[in-house]
Amino acid sequence: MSSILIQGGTVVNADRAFKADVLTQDGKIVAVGTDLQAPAGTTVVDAGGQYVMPGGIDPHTHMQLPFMGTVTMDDFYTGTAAGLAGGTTSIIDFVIPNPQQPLLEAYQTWRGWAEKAAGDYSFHMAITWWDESVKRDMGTLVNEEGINSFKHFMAYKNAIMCDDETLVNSFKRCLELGAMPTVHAENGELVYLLQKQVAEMGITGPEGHPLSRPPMVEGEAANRAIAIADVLNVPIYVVHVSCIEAAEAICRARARGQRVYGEVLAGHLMIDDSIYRHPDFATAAAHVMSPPFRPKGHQEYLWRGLQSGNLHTTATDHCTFCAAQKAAGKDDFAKIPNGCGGVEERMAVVWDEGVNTGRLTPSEFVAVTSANTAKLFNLYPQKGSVSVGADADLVVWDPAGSKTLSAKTQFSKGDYNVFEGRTVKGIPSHTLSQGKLVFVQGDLRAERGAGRYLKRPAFGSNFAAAKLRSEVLTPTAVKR
Ligand code: DUC
Ligand code: ZN
Ligand code: ZN
Ligand code: ZN
Repeated sequence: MSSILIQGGTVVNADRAFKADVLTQDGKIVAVGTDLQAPAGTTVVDAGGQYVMPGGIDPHTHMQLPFMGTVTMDDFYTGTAAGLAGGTTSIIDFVIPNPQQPLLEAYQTWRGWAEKAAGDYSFHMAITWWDESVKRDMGTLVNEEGINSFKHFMAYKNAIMCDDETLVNSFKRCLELGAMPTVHAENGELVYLLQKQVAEMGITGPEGHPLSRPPMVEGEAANRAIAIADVLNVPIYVVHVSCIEAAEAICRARARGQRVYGEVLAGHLMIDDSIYRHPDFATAAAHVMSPPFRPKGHQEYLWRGLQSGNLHTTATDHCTFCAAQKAAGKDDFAKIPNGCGGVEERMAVVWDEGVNTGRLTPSEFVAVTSANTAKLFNLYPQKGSVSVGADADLVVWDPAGSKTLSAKTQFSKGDYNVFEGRTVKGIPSHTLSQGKLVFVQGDLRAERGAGRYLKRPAFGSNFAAAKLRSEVLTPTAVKR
């Protein structure tokens, strides 16, 4: 029996913060209250002056992903270990079948890769093609394998892109199953055309990347996916909302009463597109991800979305490629493998730029880094809450601690850090995963294979309850 008492801290949940001790036993929280007594053999952690929060959940990572002709640097072990060092105790990664590959076959492959994970993990399933077998396998995945969310790439033409026919078929199937459809919103046809046009202008460097994927390309796709979901009366979750155009689409739909949810990446909150014009290819290429970083102004709009509750979760899209891999696009920006890291830094940068600036309260921080993801993807209250019966995945957060982020000191296997040189105030002092201390004052004790696969059941009758299309509520419809 292993037991830990976290003493004298302020417990922060998404709904409230209060002074309390937290006692864990055998991987679960067994008591939250004042002056708790430690059973014999209990390890005591002094949390005086610190916050005790649910471990972060990153709803969007790509560990060990085969993508654009290569495989990401971080696998499920190094990537989840890096997460633990940053206070993130669970990830939701993606199974991405090749077009025509049976979904269940891809699922088994990813389950095998993920066995070495150091922290708990779950999967979204990407729908990259469509036929009756896909429809059938979605049912098996939801009902037997605990996958209750499906991802649709609206970009990456001639690869994993979904056309409207597939979106409609799959969203409809999601509704039947009580599963959440999610979208990578970028119009892949426009990206395909713009990449050619930018190349024809003689632009081959990383500065061409954002030119080929402007905000309206994302705005169009977000609006289209939201409209399809509205007509089918299914909720929808938009991943990595990076720009005003896509965030506005979500705000508008929510104002009409539609159940639309938005995710923001830590990188998109902090970094702007000037980095693509950096004279050093390696630096600019290290930031090539999709959607790209946006012009100044978009970042603040995304913060407003998190503050107002129109955007719900923060993620990273952690997808690391090293300089040698990025060099595949030395003469053609369209061949630079898309992806950046962040799983290790997300909590600290969102705290530093969110809470320290007064944009977010500590409880709102917990909501957007953990609880909202747990609720939207059916992990709550096992995850996302400091409460009796919940998993003992906890972070003891030192608001006075500080650290300068750097590739030189990161645990991630990537050779670059998009937050390089940024000094953050507010860092984890201790991380607990399944009631074990896995990170203590800079010392990472991640254990290969200790992570568990998290099954996430379907949503049942609470999902899309109202048969009321938001269109019915628009002023023109009311007047008619
Ligand atoms: N975008 C990235 O930058 N990397 C992986 C996949 C994606 O959509
Ligand atoms: Zn994406
Ligand atoms: Zn992604
Ligand atoms: Zn390498």
